[in-house]
Amino acid sequence: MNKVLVIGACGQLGTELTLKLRDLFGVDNVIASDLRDPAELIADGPYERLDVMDKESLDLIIDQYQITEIYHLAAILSAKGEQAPKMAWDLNMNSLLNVLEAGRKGVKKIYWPSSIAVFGPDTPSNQTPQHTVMNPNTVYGISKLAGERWCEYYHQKYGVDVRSLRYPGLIGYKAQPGGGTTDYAVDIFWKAIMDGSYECFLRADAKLPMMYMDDAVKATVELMQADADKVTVRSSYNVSAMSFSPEMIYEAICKRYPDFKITYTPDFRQEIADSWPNSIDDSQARKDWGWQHDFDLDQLVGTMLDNLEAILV
Ligand code: NAD
Ligand code: AKB
Repeated sequence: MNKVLVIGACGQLGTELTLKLRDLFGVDNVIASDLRDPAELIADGPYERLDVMDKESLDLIIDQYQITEIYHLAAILSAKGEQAPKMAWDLNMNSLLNVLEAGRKGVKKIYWPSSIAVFGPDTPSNQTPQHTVMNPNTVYGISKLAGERWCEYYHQKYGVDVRSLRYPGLIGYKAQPGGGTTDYAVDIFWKAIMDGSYECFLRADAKLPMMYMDDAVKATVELMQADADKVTVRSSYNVSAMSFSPEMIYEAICKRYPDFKITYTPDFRQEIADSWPNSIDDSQARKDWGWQHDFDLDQLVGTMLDNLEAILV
């Protein structure tokens, strides 16, 4: 029986992944953990307050629950990372090393997410390949690229079964995003319903790879359940679903909210967006373990509006 520990479980991804893992493995077999109080949606199952930087406490929880699988999601994202570079590096790197060490000592499987932020201004920006020039220029991207190298190292040197995806911007309605450059694509829905107008911090034409949360959770579970011999990439897999700009998502929302207004006031996050790809080639993931996305832009917009209207209106 799997005993799963989710670290960073109260975040945007962690909330939804914890719910899915509890469906799969049973509520009592998925221990959620985070620095903060449990998020309401995951409060009905086992929960530990954990600072993943505290290796002793992490090891105690692993022993106490006989953990076999860890999903390590805690991180400082791109925009917040530029405001506190040293802190972002410390958290993003040292927490991963604590978790990889737990893998070396016996935790059977580890999941750790990377990001399209591993790419930089020298990377080919259309259909960015799995293996290409990287050179990220944000501290978040640098930490994710270094993390990918550590994952591959621990797999090759110590046989740790660590798996990873390079997520694009993730969009969901169950939790608020936490300091990323792609967060506008979540905020815009709340503003369309609540205020009727939105001031966007990226340019109208800033096209970025994006994914609906259900697809991100599906990709994560499928990668973790794939036979080990199918997982040929031990740094991190490109995964992709759609690409759009602020103008494109605005127009899709206007189909239901024709009076919705948008203005553009690009800030420091535009420079980050400029350094990331427009679109991603994820053929390796599709070939190795059968990745297929379900949601395109119109389905994403319809689902986000339906669910947020049910909560907010
Ligand atoms: P988030 O900021 O919403 O959640 C991160 C969680 O980690 C928060 O609940 C926070 O309280 C917790 N945390 C922070 N420091 C901690 C610590 N020291 N110990 C324990 N918990 C701590 O982030 P997210 O959007 O859910 O992202 C999860 C992971 O997915 C991150 O590694 C991120 O880099 C990656 N990712 C996310 C996106 C996206 O669009 N959301 C895209 C690419 C990659
Ligand atoms: C961010 O914008 O920082 C994240 C990411 C793409 O990693 N959403």
